[in-house]
Amino acid sequence: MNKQAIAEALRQALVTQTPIAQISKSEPNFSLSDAIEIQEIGFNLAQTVGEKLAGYKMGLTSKAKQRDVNVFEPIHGYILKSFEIPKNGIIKMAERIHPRVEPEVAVVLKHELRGPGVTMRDVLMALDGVYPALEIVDSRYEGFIFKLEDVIADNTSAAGFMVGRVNLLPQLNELNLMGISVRKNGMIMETGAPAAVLGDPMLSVVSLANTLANEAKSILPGMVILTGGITQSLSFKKGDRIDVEWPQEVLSFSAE
Ligand code: OOG
Ligand code: MG
Repeated sequence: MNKQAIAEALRQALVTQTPIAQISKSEPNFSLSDAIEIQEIGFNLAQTVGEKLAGYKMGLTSKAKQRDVNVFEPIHGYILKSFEIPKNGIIKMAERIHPRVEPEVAVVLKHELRGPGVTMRDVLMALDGVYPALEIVDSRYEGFIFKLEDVIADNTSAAGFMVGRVNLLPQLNELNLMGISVRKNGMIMETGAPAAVLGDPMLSVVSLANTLANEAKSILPGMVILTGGITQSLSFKKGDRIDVEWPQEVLSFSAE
């Protein structure tokens, strides 16, 4: 298989908002290591056109998300600086394919975490901030349908993110059972709590640090880490307003 060409097609799909067919449909021997390589080539392509790394994301870390897309293993990908939702809170649908929003916990570290062997204690000691966040996923595949290898190659559908201002670190003991809801045009569509993410979203950071070690990478201080969707994701269209409500803060955007 031509991994370079596939990475270019996925990048093109993102830039032109035109979805492509699943790779696994035409490449029967498409393996996990091919998928990881394609994700890596895609990131390098993004960097050549000036994109900058903001951090990493974990995905498919909750049952709700796994059932949502019918893929049952956690995955990770790159978050680019250009994915950050502008301060005016407006998402332009003309720049998207078929976006969905999901509530997440974001983490920022003060010390580098380099696996293997990173433990929960290491993560807790490295924490600088824990924030309410949301992610926009926008699969580059037709119909938002993919297999594990497809979604890894597609940088885990990463397309946007917003991180709140309120640092929840002083309330870390209560984080797991904080009630959050996602509203579309005022109506509650999803509710959940961070415990849905591997029982504790900090375990998602443990897993990320140890997985990155396989690629000789680490989590650096200041990077944004998205720990994975708490609820299933919610699609939206032009004219919709989304509010992700935490007890401490509401994160909102409008789609135009
Ligand atoms: C795959 C990415 C999953 C999460 O938080 O679970 C993800 C997708 O749903 O398109 O970002
Ligand atoms: Mg996500």
